[in-house]
Amino acid sequence: MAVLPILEYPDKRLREPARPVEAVTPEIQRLVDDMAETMYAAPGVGLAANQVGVLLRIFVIDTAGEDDPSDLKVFINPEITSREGEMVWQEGCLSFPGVTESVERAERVHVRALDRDGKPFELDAEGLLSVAVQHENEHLDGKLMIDKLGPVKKRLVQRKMQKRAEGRTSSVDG
Ligand code: GNR
Ligand code: NI
Repeated sequence: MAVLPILEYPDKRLREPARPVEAVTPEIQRLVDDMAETMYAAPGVGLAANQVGVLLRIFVIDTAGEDDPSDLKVFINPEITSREGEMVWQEGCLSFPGVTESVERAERVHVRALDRDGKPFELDAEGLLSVAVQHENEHLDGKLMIDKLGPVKKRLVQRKMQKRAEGRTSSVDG
C-alpha cells in the first residue's frame, strides 16, 4: 500500500471526466487500497481517483467518527439513481486545502456501484455519507465544489488556490 500525492486545484486532471472500470482486476484493487490509505493519511472522508491523477470511475468513502471503527466503502462505476430533498452542507475538499464553503446538495441519494470485489451493491445515503457520495461522484465528471458557489465566492477561492500554487512552484524546498 502507498500514500499517493493528492492533486490540488487548478491541476487540469481534476477537470477531466473519468472513464468506467472495465474489470475489477488485482491492479484495480491495489489502486483502491492505495486510495484508501491516501484518504486515511490526509485525513479525509472521501477520495476520488481523479484526485490522485487516475481517470477511472472509482471513489472511496469512510464517514465513521474518530472513536468508531473504520467503515471503508468502495464505489467502482457508481451511479446515483435517485435524489430526494435539499440541504446545505459545509464542505471541504482535499484538492482545496483550507477551503470550506456551504454547498447545496440533495438530502438523500440512492447509489449503485461495484465493491472492491467487483460485486454490485446498492445504498441509501443521508447526512454526511450522502454529501460525500455526491461530492465524489462529481469529481468523476471533472466537477468541483467551487462550481456550486456563487460567482464572487468562486473567484475568491480560485484566487486563493492560484496564490498557493504560485508559492509552491517558486519555493526552493517545494
Ligand atoms: O474530506 C472531505 N471532507 C468533506 C466534508 C464535507 C463534504 C465533503 C467532503 S469530501 C472531502 C474529501 C474530498 O475532497 N473528496 O473528494
Ligand atoms: Ni473533493
